[in-house]
Amino acid sequence: MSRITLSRFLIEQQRSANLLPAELRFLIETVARACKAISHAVNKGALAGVLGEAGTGNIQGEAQKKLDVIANDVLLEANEWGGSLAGMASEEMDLPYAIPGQYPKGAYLLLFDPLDGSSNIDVNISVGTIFSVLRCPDGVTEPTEADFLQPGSRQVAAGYTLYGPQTMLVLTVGNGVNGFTLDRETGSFVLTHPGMRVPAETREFAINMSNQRHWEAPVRRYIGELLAGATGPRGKDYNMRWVASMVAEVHRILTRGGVFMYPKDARDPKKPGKLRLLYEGNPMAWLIEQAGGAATNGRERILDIVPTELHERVAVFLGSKEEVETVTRYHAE
Ligand code: AHM
Ligand code: MG
Repeated sequence: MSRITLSRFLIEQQRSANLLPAELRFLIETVARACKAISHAVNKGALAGVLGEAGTGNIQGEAQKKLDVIANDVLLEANEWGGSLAGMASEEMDLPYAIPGQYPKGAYLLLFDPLDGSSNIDVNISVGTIFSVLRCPDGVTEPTEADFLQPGSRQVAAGYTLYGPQTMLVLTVGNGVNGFTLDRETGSFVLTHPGMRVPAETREFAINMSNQRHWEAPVRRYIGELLAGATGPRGKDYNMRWVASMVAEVHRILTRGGVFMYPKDARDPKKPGKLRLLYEGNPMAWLIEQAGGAATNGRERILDIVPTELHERVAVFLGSKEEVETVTRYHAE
């Protein structure tokens, strides 16, 4: 059987589903190419001297790793010249990145977390790149922060690249979720996981239990029920996983089901959660919904939230539908 590469898959989507204008196809291919370069740097690790701290901080007050900075630069450089973007925004940059004046501007906005889970880099555990594509508002050629503040339901493409035992790119353009594995010999992403679906039934959850004392009551109640196991109200035993890399957790859920939570907590009462809405919550929520799961902030669908800031935080409950609906219902009661 002939292999379906990402390029062929995107061209076939463009022809059949009419979901993919050529400019958007080019943009996705460019992001994929950048992710190959990031994968290469991540794989080389200490051999290339890329581990450890960069000695700088980002806008969120987090210490940047060398690979955070490298991945951000790779994505900016790969995407600035192609003519499909009006602007970019990143977890690692305070303000939106303007496309340099010598390049043509396009119809889209690209948002990304260049290297999510970067506390895992130095210990050789999976990390990933998360990205989201929005349309730039009509007539805008110099987008400002306000132009990026669109609800996730307006995304036109979203995905992640997981740098794990295999490098995999998982993508949606609103027509289901498809997974591609990087073949290092040919340099191509090959369709290996067509039509990914979140299994409805699960016995697995992911949450950072060390924050338990800071959670709100509905989260305590829900997790308490899961921990009670077969003799508790849920009538079954649950297993727990916590990689501390959202990309790896979402990938596990897209593969074998489960529920992932990063709730609001009392450590910083002003923040609605730890994860960022525009380039973590939204793309992951759309992928999970496109795969038949659900994603809320405990109160409403993540994709319906109208953002007010570029680096806005969001509480996240995503995965198998029944579990997400249960914990969301507990927030309403
Ligand atoms: P980052 O974008 O700074 O890497 O932070 C996001 C990561 C997620 O990948 C992961 O789910 C979470 O932070 C882990 O947090 P914790 O340190 O509480 O385990
Ligand atoms: Mg992140």
